[in-house]
Amino acid sequence: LAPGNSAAELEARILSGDVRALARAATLVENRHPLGRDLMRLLFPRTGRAIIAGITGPPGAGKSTLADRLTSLAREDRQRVAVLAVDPTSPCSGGAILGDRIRMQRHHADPGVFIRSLASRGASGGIAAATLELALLLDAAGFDWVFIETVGAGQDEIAVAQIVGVTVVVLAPGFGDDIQAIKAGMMEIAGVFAINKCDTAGAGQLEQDILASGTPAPVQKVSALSGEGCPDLMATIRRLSNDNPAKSSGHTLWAARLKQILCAEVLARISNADLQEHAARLAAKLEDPFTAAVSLLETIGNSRQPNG
Ligand SMILES: Nc1nc2c(ncn2[C@@H]2O[C@H](COP(=O)(O)OP(=O)(O)OP(=O)(O)O)[C@@H](O)[C@H]2O)c(=O)[nH]1
Ligand SMILES: [Mg+2]
Repeated sequence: LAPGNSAAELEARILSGDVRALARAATLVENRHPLGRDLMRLLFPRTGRAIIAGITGPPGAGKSTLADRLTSLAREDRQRVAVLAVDPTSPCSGGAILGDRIRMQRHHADPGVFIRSLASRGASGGIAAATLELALLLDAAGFDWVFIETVGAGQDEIAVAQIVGVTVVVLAPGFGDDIQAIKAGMMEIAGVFAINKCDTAGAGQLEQDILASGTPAPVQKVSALSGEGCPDLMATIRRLSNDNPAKSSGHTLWAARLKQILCAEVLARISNADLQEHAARLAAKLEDPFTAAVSLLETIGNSRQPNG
């Protein structure tokens, strides 16, 4: 380890606003490097301040465009913003990453904006755990907003949604029958529905459809492209986040989120290989699930590195 690169040194540099130290720390955390883990131990007491919002929805709905728009709005108030894009390679938009990159260039030289793409690891709980640890790093580093862009409503998205303060479900007109399936998966996790592309035909009908579903979540029409409705959406995210009891009394929601983080961390430490091996032994009746659970937990105790 190079001198001056201890966890304490990194912490000091991050807290002084050193962007390069933050980028390095993010890589350590993302790669689950022991130094990243040590750093997070130091920084953890500073977490709990940022508005951490999930931005999810079907491929092409406009999640990245919206995240970019919300970033610009927050920067107008000199607030610091991080955008984490989980697995941005969706089957429907091959050029999305390039598009995202071009969009992000406008914030490239801005030290108040931190942008990172994360690739899914395929380990159970892995991506959720790594993403959330990164979100907590940015929270501790003093970022006011952390947006986490995820596609769809798979297990990773639900795991992320359980931990973030608010989930924005982005929908857009023109997805045909798919919308039914998408809606079904996203009803439970939606803190607010953003009906995007309201500058195009069909947004009003989509809004009616969502309202007719009886969701308790607010439904707001926006155009990420023109910015219409986006300040209102921002205010809603803030309001929903401030409804968070962690900010006032009880700390119940924050406590629940920390519990989810703990569960994700435990899962991330179980290797898929170990899991498969036990599953095979169960199928062959060489083992019972209760003994297998205990021996899986013992493998956690024996390994220092998650996913190892
Ligand atoms: N007309 C219109 N087009 C939009 C709006 N928002 C986004 N788009 C366009 O929709 C396309 C997809 O936008 P993205 O922001 O990449 O969508 P995404 O949901 O991030 O897509 P994936 O990351 O691939 O899932 C792009 O061509 C955008 O320019 C909007 O408000 N109005
Ligand atoms: Mg995107």
